[in-house]
Amino acid sequence: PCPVDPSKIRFLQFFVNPGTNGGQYNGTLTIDWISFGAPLEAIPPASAFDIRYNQVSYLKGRNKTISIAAQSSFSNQAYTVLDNSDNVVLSGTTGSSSLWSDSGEHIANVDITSVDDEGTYRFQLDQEQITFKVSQDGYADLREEAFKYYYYNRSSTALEATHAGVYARQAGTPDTQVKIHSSAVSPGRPENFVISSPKGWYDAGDYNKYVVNSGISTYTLLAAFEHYKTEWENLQYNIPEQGGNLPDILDEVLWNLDWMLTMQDPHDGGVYHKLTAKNFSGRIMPAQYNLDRYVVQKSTAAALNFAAVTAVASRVFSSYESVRPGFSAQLEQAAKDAYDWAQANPAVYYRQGSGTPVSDINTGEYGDSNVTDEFQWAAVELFITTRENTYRDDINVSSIGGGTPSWPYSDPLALISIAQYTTSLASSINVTAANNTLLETADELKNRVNSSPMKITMDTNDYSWGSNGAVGNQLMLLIRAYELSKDESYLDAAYTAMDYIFGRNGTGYSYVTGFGDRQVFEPHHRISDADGISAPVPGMIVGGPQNENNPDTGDCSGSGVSFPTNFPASKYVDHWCSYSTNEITINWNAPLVYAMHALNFYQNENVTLSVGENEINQNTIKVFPNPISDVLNIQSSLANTISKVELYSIQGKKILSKEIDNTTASLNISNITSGLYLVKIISEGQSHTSKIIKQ
Ligand code: 9MR
Repeated sequence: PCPVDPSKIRFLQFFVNPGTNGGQYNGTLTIDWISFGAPLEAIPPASAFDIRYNQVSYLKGRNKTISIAAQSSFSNQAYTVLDNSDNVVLSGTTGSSSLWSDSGEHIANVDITSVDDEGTYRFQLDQEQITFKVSQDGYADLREEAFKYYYYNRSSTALEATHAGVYARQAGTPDTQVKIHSSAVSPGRPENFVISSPKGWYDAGDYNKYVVNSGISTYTLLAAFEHYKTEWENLQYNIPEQGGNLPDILDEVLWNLDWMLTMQDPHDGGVYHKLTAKNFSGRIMPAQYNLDRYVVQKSTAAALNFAAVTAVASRVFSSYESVRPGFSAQLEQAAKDAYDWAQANPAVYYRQGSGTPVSDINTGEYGDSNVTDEFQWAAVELFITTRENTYRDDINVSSIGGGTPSWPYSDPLALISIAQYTTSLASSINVTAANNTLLETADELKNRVNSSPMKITMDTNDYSWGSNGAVGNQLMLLIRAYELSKDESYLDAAYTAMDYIFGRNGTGYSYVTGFGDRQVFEPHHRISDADGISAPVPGMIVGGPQNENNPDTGDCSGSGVSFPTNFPASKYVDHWCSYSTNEITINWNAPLVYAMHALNFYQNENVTLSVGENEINQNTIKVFPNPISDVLNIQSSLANTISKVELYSIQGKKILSKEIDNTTASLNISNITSGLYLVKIISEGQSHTSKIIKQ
């Protein structure tokens, strides 16, 4: 009988007396019911229904769906939506459920689109109740953390508390002494010759660095920038390079690009498949890591991924010549050399195991023995960047397929780049055919969202290793189809389908660490496991359910943990042991970063500032200095709490938005071009607007 406000509870932790076996409790703990507040008279029977909903936020002005799941079919279940003051704002009954064969559940969807005022609401059905949010932008923190995932996973550097907060940590894996593995010798680089290959991001929950997976991941972040420059140019995130001469996303990408460049053998342009120890390390922090590191065998897939990414980076960094003189040209040359190597070595497939040149290496393989798609992708990126005919002649548009991109399948990445450069490529290659292929995939995805029982992009065959990464990539395709066609139905589908990541899915988990009412908590991520902090590093999307290795991946065998079901959409367990469903990687976070920033861009596109009467220059809020060149300070003279600060262009277009919870706030606007701007401050439910001059 301890009265607690349940809405304030974020996590519950249960401590179990240590077992006899080394202090580890090995059994399963089943909790039937927990109540807070007044003691319950009786434990209510379990409801037959589970409410699956977007646990982060529904967005104002967009379609909103709540899905009801049950083990048996049902119809006409009454539901009610109440606002914060207990007024009923919507009520009705569900239609008949449909069987969703991917989870074995019966699903009925409730359209709550009409609940569109910003606020918090309760949805009730049977004895179940959930709380959901409607907001113009409930994703600001999530976008920052999803992006900062890359910073949190940087190799070869310490993370300082000013940027990493409680996740500050010492440096590890400097990678300045990396050995040439016997599989990778070349003239001038004999076995055990030492090279320096620092920086880069850890691939995943492990501490190795893999070129193939860096390919799609780095490309996706560069594409996010290429496609939404204004979004990124005006954005600042708390990373060490914040406010420098480059948009933050390019600073972050640079961390990995600098590493990737060291993976090219200067002797012949070939690219080592990966930088790795012979085996995975234990569950330790980077600073404790002491395994010998090697670069191993060159591969065609690594060379082509490298060529594609450095070609894209070359054109992106050409706008920042003064920041890194000569860098764009260096990247272009690196891309050309890697491509030449791949053409001369078109079928060097990386494979581990006995009998291979890398039989002593047991870390992530990223083996790919079909590189037709990587050849097309690299040729497309090199042609876009250089416009040299030799690359155009290698492009065969009719061979570039649609579908969802993934680390071994890069055709759709080529389509995405062609779509972006449609106008300037039109006289050289068949852009119409390429764009039609992309639109066909997007049509299929849109149909799934509109017609599948769960209203999502995922189909039975999509539940392979890293299925949540597939969702992000599918969102990216829908968004690109919208840009190509300006057909809003693609964007509508994307906003609906994004719910999947945040809880409207086969398990009811919100799959991004740190976000959602039922968030994942035990990712297979060595840093989160070993850092002594119970909450995992935030902003990481876990792999998600998969049935690639049916009937049982067995990665948790021996730990007493099993998958709750064998259905593809719910075969997932939030446990460290399940690397096949609960790991995190750079290639799954990248489309999340892409999609959430793109959707935010469209969400704000039509938002303009309206200034109420007497709103300007109210003297309850001080905004200084003015004129200003870098950090703007905001202070409430009445010590009221400031909840949000927004910056608008004088035309009323939103440029920056920052959530605050303090009586003072600061906004770094050093990257913003000079001119007149409006700052809107939300404090105690009221808004105040000031004009400022940016010098
Ligand atoms: O994402 C990869 C998945 O497609 C493969 O099926 C799986 C097994 O080879 O490997 C996954 O990648 C892992 C990599 O090999 C090592 N670092 C962690 C990656 C994510 O689990």
